[in-house]
Amino acid sequence: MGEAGLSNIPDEVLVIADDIREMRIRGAGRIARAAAKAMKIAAEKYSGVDADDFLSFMENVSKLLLSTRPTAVSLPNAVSYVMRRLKSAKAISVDYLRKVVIEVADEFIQMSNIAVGTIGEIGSRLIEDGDVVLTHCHSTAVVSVLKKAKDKGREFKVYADETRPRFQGRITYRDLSSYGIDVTLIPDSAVASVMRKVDKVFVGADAIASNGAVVNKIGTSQVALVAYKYSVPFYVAAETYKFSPMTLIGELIVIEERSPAEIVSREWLDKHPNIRVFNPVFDVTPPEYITAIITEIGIIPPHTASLILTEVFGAKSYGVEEKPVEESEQV
Ligand code: RI2
Repeated sequence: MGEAGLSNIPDEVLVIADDIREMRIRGAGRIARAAAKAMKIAAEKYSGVDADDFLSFMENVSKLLLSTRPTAVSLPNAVSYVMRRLKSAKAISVDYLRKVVIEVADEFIQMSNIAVGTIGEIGSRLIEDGDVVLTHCHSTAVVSVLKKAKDKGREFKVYADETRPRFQGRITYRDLSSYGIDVTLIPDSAVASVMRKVDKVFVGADAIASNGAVVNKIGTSQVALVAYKYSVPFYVAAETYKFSPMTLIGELIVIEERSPAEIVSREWLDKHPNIRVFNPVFDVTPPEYITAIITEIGIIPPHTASLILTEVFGAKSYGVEEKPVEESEQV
């Protein structure tokens, strides 16, 4: 977005957008909640009086938030959750529209937090005494499952892989160990060697396509392949707003690529200016390798993802303009 579009966006909103872009706010669910919060702040701080201007201001805020990271579909789903309700509200006054944004953003945040708690409750039922669990990256939804299982008195152990290059496995380690859960950090390269001791794998999701394929942190599909080879159940914990409605109409999920400096240091890059580094942030795990997806509305087999999409988002809510074919093409 050009400077003009940013000029009247409040600093707090710019800071949230930057925090998402730079991954100081990370995790698909947290990104979505942060975006909703940013929209609420933007509405609160808006000082104009024209309802149409307010609408274009909120469109600019949406564009800014959507430009931060491309993959986690929770982000556009959160933004359109608010924008759709704003656009369908009667433009009585800026005060009224502001109230709509604030209420709907709060509603999304609350719904999202409740969903994570419900997934914890449902997913914890899959964990049995004596289980050894493996997880990849840091997922709030997976942590919710594991903490709930601990609350219920289940005795289990966790392997958390490091998740290069940004080492989110360390966040998982800290989260779980401070909760009294028996957790061991392993390098990503040890996944195959520990898999024979593992009973269940749990990972989160950034996006789920209508065919049930799961987009999650880079390395997830390798973990899934190894789990499949050893017949270890592979569970995905994901709120329904991580399902991608646009995939139902053929849109592909964009896989974010980040700076080479996340893989090797800037100094090293300066010393080796011709080095080529590829740093994809996410990968795609096909539905064949996924035992089930744990959502807040139940545990579903991956191939039923399209049903979740029509159930949750409605059949006509994908933003595709309805247009009849030209007369000569009609049959
Ligand atoms: P929750 C994260 O992405 C990871 O890929 C994680 O598995 C996923 O979001 C879901 O996280 P990133 O922001 O919503 O670290 O379950 O790139 O926390």
